[in-house]
Amino acid sequence: MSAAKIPDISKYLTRLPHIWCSGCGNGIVVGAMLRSLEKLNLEQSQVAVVSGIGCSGRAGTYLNLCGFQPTHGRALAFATGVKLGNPKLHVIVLAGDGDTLSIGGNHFIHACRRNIDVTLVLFNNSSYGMTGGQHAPTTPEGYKTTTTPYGNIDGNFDAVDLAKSSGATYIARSTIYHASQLSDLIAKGISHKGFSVIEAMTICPTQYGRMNKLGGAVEMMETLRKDAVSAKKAAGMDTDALKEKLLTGELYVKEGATEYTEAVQNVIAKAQKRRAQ
Ligand SMILES: Cc1ncc(C[n+]2csc(CCOP(=O)(O)OP(=O)(O)O)c2C)c(N)n1
Repeated sequence: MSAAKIPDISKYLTRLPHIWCSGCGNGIVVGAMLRSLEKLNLEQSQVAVVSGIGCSGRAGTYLNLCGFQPTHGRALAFATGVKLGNPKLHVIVLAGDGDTLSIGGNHFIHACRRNIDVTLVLFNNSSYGMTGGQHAPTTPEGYKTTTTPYGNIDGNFDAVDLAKSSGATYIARSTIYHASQLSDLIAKGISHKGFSVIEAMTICPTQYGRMNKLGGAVEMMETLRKDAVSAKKAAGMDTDALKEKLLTGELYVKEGATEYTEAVQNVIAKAQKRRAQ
């Protein structure tokens, strides 16, 4: 039996080497995203990438794709403008949990609410990596970061729940251990008409892992493997067994909801008709 062909993503990569620390999971997320483009047979000219500010936000700067890196927290607002300006483009946002859920939290809930046809790949490393490992809205209670040396006292957001309650219509989660699944989910998110959120659980062994004694990259990936349970498998498990688990796979899909770019086009058509009268 011949091995499955691994898509060649070299044409997308420019300006290497990157700045990520050894053991960082960001490269795996980027690889998964690029393989999703290959799976969908998308030409480079059909895609625009908007990235956040942070270690994960650097991703866009290494790609041979049209890209923009606006100010911290504004990636989704900027992506909304790009999509409205050229609705034919597949607009992909690559941004961290801090960028998306902290300073950009407002833009996140409104992008979900509008159901604009943009795909967000949310890099969740449970912290602010680039600025020194501070706590983020995703840092679990009790965990240590440089700003919570005695343990985090804030509750953490579940990005999936937040996306669902705010109106996103495709929501999925995977991890850097499950790179192939992650790539498939990103491809499905891109194909979905409406706002898609793919939460990519990644690792920061340099800051977050060290402060919480979670081991090196291999141990942290092993923890992701152990913690993950597919949504299908979870359906047959009781609540107690799922307590410390991380649900993965497609977690919410709603088809047929009004998509924002189309809604704007309809308003433009109505206004033009009125003017012509
Ligand atoms: C307006 C503004 N505030 C703060 C910063 C400093 N800053 C840069 S990156 C960052 C946090 C990044 O965290 P996250 O989005 O989770 O990305 P990561 O580095 O973990 O991938 C912060 C606070 C900034 N660049 N601009």
